[in-house]
Amino acid sequence: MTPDPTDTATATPTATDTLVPTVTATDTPSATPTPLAGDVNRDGIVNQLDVDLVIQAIFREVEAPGAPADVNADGRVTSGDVAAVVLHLSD
Ligand SMILES: [Ca+2]
Ligand SMILES: [Ca+2]
Repeated sequence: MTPDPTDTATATPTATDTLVPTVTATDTPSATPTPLAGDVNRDGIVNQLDVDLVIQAIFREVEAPGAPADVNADGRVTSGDVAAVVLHLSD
């Protein structure tokens, strides 16, 4: 009788590779960037276009208080707002 070579290798691989990816994406872009003073059309620059928009708003008389054309925030769109835009002209 030859001894039966029972391979009793009971090596239980205990791979405890618990790599928990902790990716904390804190990419919170500010949804409401602070508007540029005098930038009536909100394109990032204060130029002649903004002046024109205020002048148009004066003659249309449709701008409500707090409207973009009310640059000096006095509740009305007047020549004072044109002056306010000119004050903030980029160039
Ligand atoms: Ca503008
Ligand atoms: Ca105003």
